[in-house]
Amino acid sequence: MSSLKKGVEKFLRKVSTYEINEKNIRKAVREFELILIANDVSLKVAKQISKKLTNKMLGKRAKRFSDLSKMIPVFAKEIILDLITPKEPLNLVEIINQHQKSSTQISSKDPLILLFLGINGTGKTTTIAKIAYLLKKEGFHVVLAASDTFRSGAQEQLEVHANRLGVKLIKGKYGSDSAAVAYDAIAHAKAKYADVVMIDTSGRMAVNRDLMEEMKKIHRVTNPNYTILVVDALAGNDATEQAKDFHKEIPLDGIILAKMDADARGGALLSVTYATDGVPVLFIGNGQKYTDLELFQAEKYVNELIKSKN
Ligand SMILES: Nc1nc2c(ncn2[C@@H]2O[C@H](COP(=O)(O)OP(=O)(O)O)[C@@H](O)[C@H]2O)c(=O)[nH]1
Ligand SMILES: [Mg+2]
Repeated sequence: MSSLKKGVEKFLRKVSTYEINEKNIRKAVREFELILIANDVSLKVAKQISKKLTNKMLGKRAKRFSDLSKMIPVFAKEIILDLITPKEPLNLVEIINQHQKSSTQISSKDPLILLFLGINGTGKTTTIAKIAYLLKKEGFHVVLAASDTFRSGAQEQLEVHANRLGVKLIKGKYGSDSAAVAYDAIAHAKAKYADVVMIDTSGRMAVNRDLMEEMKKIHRVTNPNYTILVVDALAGNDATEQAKDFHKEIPLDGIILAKMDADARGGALLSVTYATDGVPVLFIGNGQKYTDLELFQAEKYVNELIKSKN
């Protein structure tokens, strides 16, 4: 369980002993805000949540509650759900399903191109392997592009996955043009009527000019249907900054939050959507196995985060 969830649970137990009055409401909201901040929710987002929560708790609808521990979950859920519900939801599996259906009608249908971005070590390659596993199971013909020609071992890492999963991989030489590798993979996929091409890219230790220029070039050359950023949930506020920085340079269609299992505090998810003005979180990575990929559902996430008492 994330420490955010634990914090919320403990907090709700505590406030059940508070009498309902304005002083206690303000005190409870302040405590709630601190729990959010301590668990990687950015200051801006935490402040916004607490402001809205105060207004609701001092408002008319609050009168029907007898207990703060019943009132807070109802209002907090509404506010957080509103915050993390994407502007336009995106279900990748459904999209590819539709794409395949239309593919059978038009034999020359182009493959769906998915471009994965992110700084070094966030979990791009692992996530691509997980999605390839998922899509292969659904019956899709998947091609992978090893466009990380930068980090040593990156080609082999993806190759191990491709062999294990039984999907085609187009490789490049280290130091060669990453966009050219992606281009070759797309050409191959078109020739073989593949359904999906997933392009793995290299990262850097941080977001920097070199990385952005290389990614912009890949983006331009491949013209992907969906550009997906992989961020590391353990990176906390940095994950939020990365999402913001990438989105500014290359418009993102989706975000995947990897390593939610690995002791992540859990709050980055709230800030990432806010920082990108509603880019949807598609999946959550919660382990190193192929099956450790969960379709993100905002409502389910909020209900698990804030358990209401009846
Ligand atoms: N616990 C955990 N580890 C992950 C997850 N996703 C990736 N990793 C690990 O994070 C490390 C870096 O992943 P990798 O895919 O190589 O990152 P890349 O540099 O972005 O391609 C590897 O050791 C992965 O096994 C996840 O969801 N949970
Ligand atoms: Mg990689």
